Amino acid sequence: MVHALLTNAPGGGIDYRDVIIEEEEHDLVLSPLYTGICGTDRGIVNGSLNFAKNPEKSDYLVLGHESVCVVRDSSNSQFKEGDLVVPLVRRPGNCPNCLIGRQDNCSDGNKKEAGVTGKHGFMRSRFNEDSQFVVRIDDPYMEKISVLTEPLKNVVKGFEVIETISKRSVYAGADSSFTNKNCVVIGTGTEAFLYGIMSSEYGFNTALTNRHPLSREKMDLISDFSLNFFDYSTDIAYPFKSEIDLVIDTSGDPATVLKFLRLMNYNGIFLFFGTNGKAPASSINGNDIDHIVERNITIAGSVDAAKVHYIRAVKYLKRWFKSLPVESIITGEYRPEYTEIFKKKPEDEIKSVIKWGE
Ligand code: DN4
Ligand code: BGC
Ligand code: ZN
Repeated sequence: MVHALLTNAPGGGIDYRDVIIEEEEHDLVLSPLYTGICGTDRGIVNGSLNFAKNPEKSDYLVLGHESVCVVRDSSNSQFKEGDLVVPLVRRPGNCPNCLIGRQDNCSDGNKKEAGVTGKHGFMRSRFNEDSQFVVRIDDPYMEKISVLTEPLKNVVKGFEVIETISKRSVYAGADSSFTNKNCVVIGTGTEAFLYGIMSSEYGFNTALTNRHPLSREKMDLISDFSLNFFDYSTDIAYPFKSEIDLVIDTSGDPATVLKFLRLMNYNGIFLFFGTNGKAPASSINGNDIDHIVERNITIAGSVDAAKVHYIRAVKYLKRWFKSLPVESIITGEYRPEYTEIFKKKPEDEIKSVIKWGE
């Protein structure tokens, strides 16, 4: 018997209760210490993600794809009780990408995603896990912050996609760096902050944007990370004097995406990342297409990431933990009983986490 946070996908709902789950045997037994809540979890709970799916023959889905866990038991000599690990979200199907460990690029949709599609997630007091699908956290001081490994791994892959696309032409400035290049990240949630920090690490002038002003606390954090912010409802493309070279969208809102697509520079890169099936439609016109074609603008989507990106995410977190206030990205800590947190985003949330155990 385990305590678990359950939904019924794709309809949604949320319940915290005891269940008996029949599991495959694996070499690790894990318990979560912290699990993160993101836009995907809220989308599943409110029934707006129609790709969410219960495991076969189950009438519920255990939520949770962002976690840091402790090893409770191990039959693998490389792991021992008390070790900290972060389990991977996606599990491979049989397509050529899945067969080389790149289920993030699954080419037939037959991968599974813990807590999202066809596989129970990590929001339960105990579960069996296969050690090939975990990455190790070797610094006990990183315990809580490691819950950001999963959202950060998406950003590490996103930038790899951007780097690949940038090879189409000379993308860096004449001094070989990105210091005169402008990046706008649409949104001010967890992924937007992590994308912003990474963009600044790459050397871009970086601004986050939203359709409303932000609280003093969020503005202070933005400046602690050496980022900028503008409210595009009143101040389009401020603080940049020139056009935008890189846009990363975490909103999934078509009208906002189009607004920024129209401000893109020659050889610009537009990364679609946010998803919102309920967002209203917006239409693209002939001039927009001319702009994209005549300027060689690349529009790309990026989802999930591979184990290699999780490993790099742990390294970034370790470094940032020493130099930046990354722990301030975790803005709230809740108990698993408090299921309201899945229904309503707290004002000023960046990342809400659930603390498991005593
Ligand atoms: P989040 O914390 O809910 O962030 C979404 C952000 O977008 C919030 O800051 C929103 O602001 C903002 N936003 C919404 N509408 C607009 C708009 N029209 N203009 C400007 N900003 C807007 O979620 P998250 O950071 O966890 O994830 C971001 C998105 O990426 C979600 O759609 C996730 O489903 C998706 N996601 C994709 C992947 C992947 O592709 C992985 C993880 C997440 P406000 O409304 O709160 O003010 O692998
Ligand atoms: C996760 C990804 C997953 C995606 C599904 C995200 O929240 O970070 O790993 O593939 O949801 O849309
Ligand atoms: Zn997530």
